[in-house]
Amino acid sequence: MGGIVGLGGGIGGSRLWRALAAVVDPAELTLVVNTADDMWMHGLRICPDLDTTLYALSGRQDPLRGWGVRDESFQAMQALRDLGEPVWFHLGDRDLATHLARTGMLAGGAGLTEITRRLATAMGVRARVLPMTEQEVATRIETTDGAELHYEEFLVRHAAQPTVRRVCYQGIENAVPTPDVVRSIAEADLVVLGPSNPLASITPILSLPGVADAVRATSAPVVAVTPIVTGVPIVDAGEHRRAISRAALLRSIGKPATASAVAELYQDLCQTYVIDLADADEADIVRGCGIKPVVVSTLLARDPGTSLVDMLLAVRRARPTGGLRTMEAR
Ligand code: FO1
Repeated sequence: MGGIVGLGGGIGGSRLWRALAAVVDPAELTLVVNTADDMWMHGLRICPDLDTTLYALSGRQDPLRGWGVRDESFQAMQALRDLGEPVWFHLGDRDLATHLARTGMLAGGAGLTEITRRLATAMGVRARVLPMTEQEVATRIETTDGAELHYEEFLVRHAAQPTVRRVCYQGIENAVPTPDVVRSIAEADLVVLGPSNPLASITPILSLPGVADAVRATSAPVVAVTPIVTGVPIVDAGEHRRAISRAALLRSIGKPATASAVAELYQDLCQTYVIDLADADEADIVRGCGIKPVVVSTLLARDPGTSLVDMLLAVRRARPTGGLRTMEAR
């Protein structure tokens, strides 16, 4: 089977998958997407990271926000406010069609993998977009003032401001990865841990039984791309909020918000770790984790990512065909 398998969340990961899909045949791409941001809202099943990935790969993604659909309107949200409904998570009118379609298919008995396949087909997405599990999992944030928030409520309603005591993954103990997820990792010829929130997007996927083992056991090279670039000031308000969230969650496990701190989290999973040119000084720390650092431009919001994509494809090509995996890079 082969192919490139990406593990990731929403906005950061989706920009890399879109850049990859512009170079390789999208049919060679399988994306394992975090579903721990998912939630029920206004009676609809909302899957932010799946939708962000589908919108990015189908050219529907709003380029500035990074989430939701371009050329969007929010009439329904205003009408809901007029009805006295609490509205803090802005579902655009076109975005709502996705949630309505998914909720209807769920009510009809379809599973999330099949529903996502139908949505991808309808949007002309040829890459495989896989929810990490069929079971409901929710990243919950316990704050130091005793609140317990859904991740989206923490990030969006509270702008990632509360101090985080603990991150937990509600339902993860009863969740299993879908067979497609485990099989795609085992049969891949390149696995990429995307530039997504390590604790809110990557950890939920790796916490499903058997996924981390599959990543360690695959004969494919495993490359992780830093989700953090310290050396470049963030100008976009949404990106700034997501950076605050990444830092708050890392702080809750005693880690600084640096590229190399995330490399330490992934050190028994990947052989190569990509950091941005602006953080080249952290290469030695990454090497100290037993991981090979690669320094390229990783800021996909402002450049097409050709050097990053070229580097990933070079790792894929260099893969020893069959045979034992080269261990010296560890
Ligand atoms: N992010 C926001 O900052 N504000 C929003 O109102 C918002 C709405 C929204 C609706 C649908 C969707 O798929 C994503 C949405 N996001 C919004 C982004 C969301 O918080 C992120 O995509 C991730 O879930 C965080 O990684």
